[in-house]
Amino acid sequence: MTMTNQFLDISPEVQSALQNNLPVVALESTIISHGMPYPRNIETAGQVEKIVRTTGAIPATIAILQGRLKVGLNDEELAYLGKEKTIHKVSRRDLPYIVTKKLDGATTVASTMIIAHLAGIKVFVTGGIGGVHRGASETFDISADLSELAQTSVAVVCAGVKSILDIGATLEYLETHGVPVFGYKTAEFPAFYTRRSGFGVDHSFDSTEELAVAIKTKWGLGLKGGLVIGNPIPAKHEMAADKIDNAISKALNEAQTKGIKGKEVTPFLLSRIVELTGSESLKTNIQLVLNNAEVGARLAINLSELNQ
Ligand code: PSU
Ligand code: MN
Repeated sequence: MTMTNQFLDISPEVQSALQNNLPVVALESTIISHGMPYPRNIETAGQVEKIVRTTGAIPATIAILQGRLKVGLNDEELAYLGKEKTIHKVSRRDLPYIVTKKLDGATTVASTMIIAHLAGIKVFVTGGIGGVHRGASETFDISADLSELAQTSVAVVCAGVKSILDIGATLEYLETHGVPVFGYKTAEFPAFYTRRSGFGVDHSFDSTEELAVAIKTKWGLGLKGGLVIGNPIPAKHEMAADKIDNAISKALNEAQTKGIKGKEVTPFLLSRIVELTGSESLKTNIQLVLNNAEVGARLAINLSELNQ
């Protein structure tokens, strides 16, 4: 089923997939414009789409171009988002301004969920979600991704959250707001660059078929809102915990010294970590996104089969 909205442009391929109940996977664009350096960002965006396709689903990368909410981008549009320096980072609160002014924007997890939901897409694949920042009791820095998960009905496949964030507080927030946090083949919520965070998930699933049933059940119960599916990075690609922790504490210190605030915090930390680890973290980041793409595509397939 597809929905229409006066601000929404769904590509013909995605539109026809949705009309025919074929599996579609939403993908975000902040990871392209603000989460990874050029040109690996564009390369990765292309690879992710390819994996979704070879697994049997249709990729729908989401962004805002000249104020239009775009669902399903072509290669030129992906390259533009990766290269152009003036792309705005757009979360929930930025949408009205960017659309009104007909600007170009890369969508975060929050705004990608909003647009995916408008289009009728149920599964969304990303790298890591935003969360409660360390020191949030002082700064109040809590990503709008979390309140979006509380209210918008999209299942988000990710490799957990980075320890730039307070992982425990992030999970507490999700619990308070009734967001299920499921592990795919893990009893521990993953920490992005590493498989383990020391924090458990609500429930672990060993198959995407079972996961799909649980997701459908949540919405069948009339419970609105999203779900987080934590899919750990494959062991052979995970980073050494001490190495990444070192880079993260350095980056956090720098952010504080420089007085980085608001929406700049996350992009600043991400790019400093890549610089500080000599791009080992970037390689890891790419591998986990590719891994999520495969799992998310299978999940979308299973969900569409349940809805036959
Ligand atoms: N975490 C990552 N990579 C990313 C992001 C987060 O590992 O690219 C991006 C996502 O788009 C996420 C956004 O939705 O950062 C969160 O930003 P903020 O913390 O300002 O809400
Ligand atoms: Mn923030």
